[in-house]
Amino acid sequence: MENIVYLNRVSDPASAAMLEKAEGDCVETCFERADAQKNQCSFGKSGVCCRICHMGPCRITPKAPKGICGADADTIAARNFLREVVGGTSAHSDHGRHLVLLLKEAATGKAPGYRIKDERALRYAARLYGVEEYDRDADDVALDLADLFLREFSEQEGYLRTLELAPKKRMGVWEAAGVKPHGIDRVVVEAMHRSTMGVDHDYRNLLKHAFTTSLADGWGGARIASIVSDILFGSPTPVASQSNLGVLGEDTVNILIHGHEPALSEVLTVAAADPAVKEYAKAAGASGITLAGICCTANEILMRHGVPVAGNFLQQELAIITGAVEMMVIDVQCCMPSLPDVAANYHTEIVSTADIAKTIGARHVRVEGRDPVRSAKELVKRAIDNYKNRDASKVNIPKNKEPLVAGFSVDAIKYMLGGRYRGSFRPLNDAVMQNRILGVVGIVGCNNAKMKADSYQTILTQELIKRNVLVLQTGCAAIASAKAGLLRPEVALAQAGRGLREVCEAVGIPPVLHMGSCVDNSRVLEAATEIVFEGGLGDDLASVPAVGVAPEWMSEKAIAIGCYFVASGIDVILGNPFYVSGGRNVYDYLHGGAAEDFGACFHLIEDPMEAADAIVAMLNKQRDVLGINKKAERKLFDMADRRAAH
Ligand code: SF4
Ligand code: MSK
Repeated sequence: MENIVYLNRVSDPASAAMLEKAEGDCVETCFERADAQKNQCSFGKSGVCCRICHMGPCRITPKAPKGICGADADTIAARNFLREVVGGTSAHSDHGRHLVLLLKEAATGKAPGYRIKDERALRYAARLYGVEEYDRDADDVALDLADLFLREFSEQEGYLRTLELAPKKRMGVWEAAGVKPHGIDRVVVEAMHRSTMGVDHDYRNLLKHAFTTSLADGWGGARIASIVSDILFGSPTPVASQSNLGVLGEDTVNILIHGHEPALSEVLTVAAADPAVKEYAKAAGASGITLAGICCTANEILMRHGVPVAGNFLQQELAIITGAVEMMVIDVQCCMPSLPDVAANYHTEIVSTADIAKTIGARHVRVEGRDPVRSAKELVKRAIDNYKNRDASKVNIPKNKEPLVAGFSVDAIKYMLGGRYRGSFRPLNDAVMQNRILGVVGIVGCNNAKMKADSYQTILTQELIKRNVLVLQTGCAAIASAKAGLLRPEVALAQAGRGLREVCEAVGIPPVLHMGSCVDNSRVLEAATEIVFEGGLGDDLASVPAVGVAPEWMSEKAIAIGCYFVASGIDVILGNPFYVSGGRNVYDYLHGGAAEDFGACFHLIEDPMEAADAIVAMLNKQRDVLGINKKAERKLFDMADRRAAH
């Protein structure tokens, strides 16, 4: 029977079934808590509550249009917005910093268990940054690169080197707008200083720094995180797997990895595949071990190892409610503090692993030191020991699971389009120029308990491929598509418009490309940059027919991502609003004025079909400017085209 009531809150039947089970088991979830929070504070939602100093909190109303210090609605909204961008930038960048430190340790032999897995990616990155690599030992190159990356955090006077990976014209835009970031740490500290009581009061100056800070994320910390992940763990290549709660095994030990940083999930993947550990599971009466992911850790190990995805953000509690999870291992970001409370109703053990991210009720274990694989094996064995505590009467694993193909790093796309020896975006650019593909859209971000989970992103994805738009996805949006079957190439191809389908079939890529975790949104910028460098679609990111969408976003990280897309010249559609509406000038700048500085701005569109129409109009406008909006040639790809494409 369909769980009609629950299907108002979530899109997939597996989640609906678990919501029903939660009710039966008397387990509270984020959906109930969202109801309990229903009348959320209107001052908070419009961004005009200030508690930056202890004369406040001050709230702006028609009768009290200024805070005690005299700050008006625009100052307060802009300060709050800047601090949200700081939160998002810090999350991605600290993630990146941990990986750089790990790269340095791996290069100097101080991190046994980790090594440089992708020397090609290392040498490519070294050349990008001007680090001598020819005829040098990989560890020496890695050490120099790691030191260079650490300077990206600490640089006080110069600007970020990573900015230089952008097209020249875009760098000129940043120069003119005065938003080129110094080192990441400096930019973040300065943002906190400027937004404290009695410092920066001009909303325009504050917003300018919000964009500067976001660039330190997308063209700094996040980009570095993706580069170093590829070096340490391998550049993703297309891989088949499965998604949704049905990936959990009825008679296997189920271990979920949840969070963001790939260092931990990599060693757990190795530990769970160890023959002795597998034997240990059999001796405990299980048929094996199922390792699966939640949120962006899921995306990291899916992209590199094909490890199945149990679910996205709003499914983290629902996965435990199956009653079949022996252990959930969490690291950083997007892990709800409610997890131990939910787990207390079952036998699931929650294990936190990052010293910067502890949760009351979780067991804290550090998987590092001299032998991380050994401690990961101990953790897996602990989960196996917990298998006997599974209560069969509480188990209900939904059957739903969808096959998928993921793993589309920029390198992989290039290879698929042009082959390893002359990998190139040429066939894609040509298809856009010939109007077989209208343009490219990045659909990114989370899901949000205030919206019907995954609905907006799924409707929009289907609508866009139908209208010949190539869709790039990351994060929980990509998992939503996986659950909806849209990462099955044959399913997506059947729904794609004719032009898009012909191109995808000819070059062998699906119409919806899963590019990684939320930190990997920098890969979307990298792809757009490759399109510019390939030629024929203008000389700046702003001229490429491309749009970004954050349909169901909830995290500060999404705000930082949105800002670095806009600062990069790519319009961004938001499916739910920023908390800035109380500062009219702030709202107007973000949703209009920014276009004068960057050639792009935000657009709030809360309906997916309206968003699809708006996106098509935006892409057509960009196509008009490029002079490529001729009618599509109705020529089918023949064998000569296929050969030319490869
Ligand atoms: Fe109120 Fe100004 Fe203090 Fe904010 S900084 S709490 S507006 S007095
Ligand atoms: S996990 S930031 S809910 S995408 Fe990256 Fe998903 Fe958003 Fe977290």
